Amino acid sequence: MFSTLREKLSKTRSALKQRLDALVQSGKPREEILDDLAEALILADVGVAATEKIIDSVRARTLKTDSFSEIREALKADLVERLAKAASSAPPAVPPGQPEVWMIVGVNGGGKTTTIAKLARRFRDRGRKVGLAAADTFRAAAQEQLVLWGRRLGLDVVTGRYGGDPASVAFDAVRHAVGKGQDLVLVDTAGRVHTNANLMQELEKIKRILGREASGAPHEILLVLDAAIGQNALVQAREFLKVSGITGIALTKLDGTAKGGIVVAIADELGLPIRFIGTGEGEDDLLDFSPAAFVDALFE
Ligand SMILES: Nc1nc2c(ncn2[C@@H]2O[C@H](COP(=O)(O)OP(=O)(O)O)[C@@H](O)[C@H]2O)c(=O)[nH]1
Ligand SMILES: [Mg+2]
Repeated sequence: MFSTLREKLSKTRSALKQRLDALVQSGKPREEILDDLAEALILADVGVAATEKIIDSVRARTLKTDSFSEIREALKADLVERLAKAASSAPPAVPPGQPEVWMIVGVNGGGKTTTIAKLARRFRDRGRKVGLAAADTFRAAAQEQLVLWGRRLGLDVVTGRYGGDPASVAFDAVRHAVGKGQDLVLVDTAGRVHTNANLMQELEKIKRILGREASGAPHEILLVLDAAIGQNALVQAREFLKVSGITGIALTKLDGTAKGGIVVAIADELGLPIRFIGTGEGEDDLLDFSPAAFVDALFE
């Protein structure tokens, strides 16, 4: 798994590595090393605010040395601690006899439907009885996409009329789950313009309906963010945080981007656990987020 993550993060890693390798033999004094590190972090989309905090912390940890390798180790330690603050927390307990319900939200194209397929596959393989709700009724193709995944994974998909009320699809899906003894329902949602107030109202309505049908539902509201858009992911996240009760982040498309530092910016700014990372388009390209594994994969 470690080598997979390493491979998947290769773009971000090699961009960082180039800059760090240049520093190894440079014999530069500490302040210059710190300046160069700050630049490397910003180029990897860690963002200015988080980079400043990180560099201050590394400076404080390495007051007495100009050794690049000591500074580099201090940087790694800081990053692991910073990411660990945002690492996965335990999901809430679900009362017995009713389905656990997850709602997946985020901008169109970010990877919601694909992430649902990956989660469904993972939990199905662990013996859970998973149902899918195609509550993105806004785009015709969006429901079809989930139906195709359901067919491939052998899972029921509850759909609705194109342009219909997404909350009623969510309602039907929970009823269906109870009838079929499903213990996990993953609800896909629309994500058209993230500045659209209607979308946020629609998501609140889905939440309300889910809560009425299953106690404590939605038990997880996962915000899907696309790492490949770098700092814009933070802008999107701030919009979606207007929806109350988001419990965690799934960060997709970490493969093929040199902007992997966005993980650090998100962890630092949003104060939400990064629960999963997406590393490809396939149904098994989903990893639990581990701060130490992530930092190792970037720096080793
Ligand atoms: N490379 C890569 N592509 C992804 C990942 N997750 C999703 N995608 C692709 O991103 C595109 C949009 O994904 P989709 O799930 O339809 O996004 P949605 O509009 O939020 O439901 C699709 O082409 C997916 O295959 C990922 O982790 N890595
Ligand atoms: Mg979709």
